[in-house]
Amino acid sequence: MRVLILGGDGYLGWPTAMHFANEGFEVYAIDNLSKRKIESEHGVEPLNIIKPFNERVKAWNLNQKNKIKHYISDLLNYKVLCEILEEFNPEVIIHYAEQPSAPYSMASREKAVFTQHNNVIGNLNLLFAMKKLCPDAHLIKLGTMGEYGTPNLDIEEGWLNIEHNGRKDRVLYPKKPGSFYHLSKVHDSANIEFACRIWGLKCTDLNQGFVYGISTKEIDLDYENLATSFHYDSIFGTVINRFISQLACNLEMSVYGKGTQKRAYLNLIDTINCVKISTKNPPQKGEFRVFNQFTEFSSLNEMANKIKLYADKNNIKAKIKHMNNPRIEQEDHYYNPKNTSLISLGLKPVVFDNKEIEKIYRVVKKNINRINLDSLEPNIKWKS
Ligand code: USQ
Repeated sequence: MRVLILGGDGYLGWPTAMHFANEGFEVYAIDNLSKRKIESEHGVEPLNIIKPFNERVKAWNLNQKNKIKHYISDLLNYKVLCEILEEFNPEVIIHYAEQPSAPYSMASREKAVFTQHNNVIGNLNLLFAMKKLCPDAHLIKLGTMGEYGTPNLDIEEGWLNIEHNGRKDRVLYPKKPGSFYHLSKVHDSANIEFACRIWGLKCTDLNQGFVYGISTKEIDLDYENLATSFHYDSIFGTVINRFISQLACNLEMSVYGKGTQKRAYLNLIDTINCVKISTKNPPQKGEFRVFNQFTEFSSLNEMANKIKLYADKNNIKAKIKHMNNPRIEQEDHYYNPKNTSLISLGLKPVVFDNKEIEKIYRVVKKNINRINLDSLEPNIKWKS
């Protein structure tokens, strides 16, 4: 199967590209390298030295039977996007190619505009290009659980059956996201649903929790050359990766606010498995299908305490600090999101346990000299 991976140089896109190649798919990975640019603008770097995109691909292709094809291009360049679709004629398009940081999108007007322009227009270009050149391809789009926010209702998978004044309908689940980044994904979802309904495209929108983890089967083949861009900084680092990095640096784990906020999450390996399951089980033509892509949810305090228990067991000094919350988010709230679709299609979740904490802790410890302590500090505020 021909699989086009958009955002193939990223934290999730790169391990997905390797895994799909390993599984025998024909993989074409595209990236505009914009995350590397934002990293250098902000003086943040991934934990490991990440080789340039072409060198990582070269390192993979040197030793592996199934090669990855790659190209540097931007979804905002509609002409080149059309050329890629025409030449490769993908059966599946996995779309990770978006500015992925909530804090970045809240740093200034320019960054909010960049995020929404890049994400929404890039996605819209993709929809038009698909309509023109590969209307039967299956679009797998990475959305976020953050689209829903924290409503005082059970969170269904994308759709909600409602009854109002005696009439019934099935509507897109009402969204209340918490940043301009999360909002960009809400806009994407609305545009994709429209394209499925009007043009008959087919899409799986994966509303993903935050991802933790540092290794996969393919990364472990040659960590030095094939590592993914694990971030611990306050712009790109997700909370569990940050807490474990802080632990490795003998720093307090930075819980924002009361820590009673609940969030859904999953292991990097499960991101890839969920995308693979979606690939193997496509929706119908014209269907806009939404899966909530997470395996566990808990409060931030519970996450930090789990890491502390691991530390206590291993005689590592661990402390939790509650800091003023730089974000505006509900801290005490109801949270009951559903995630039965991917499980019923066969997902066997990785559990966030001591073994998984240890894997991350060890790699961070090994690279401790590369940690820039300043970049751990959250200095972007939602309301300044
Ligand atoms: N948080 C802390 N301490 C930290 C960092 C974060 O308490 O040091 C808290 C935040 O306030 C938030 C929660 O942890 O309540 C999650 O924050 P995050 O930075 O791990 O995740 P977020 O900004 O929401 O975004 C991340 C990814 C994004 C993905 C999203 C899924 O960057 O690409 O879409 O997770 S979700 O969290 O479901 O929105």
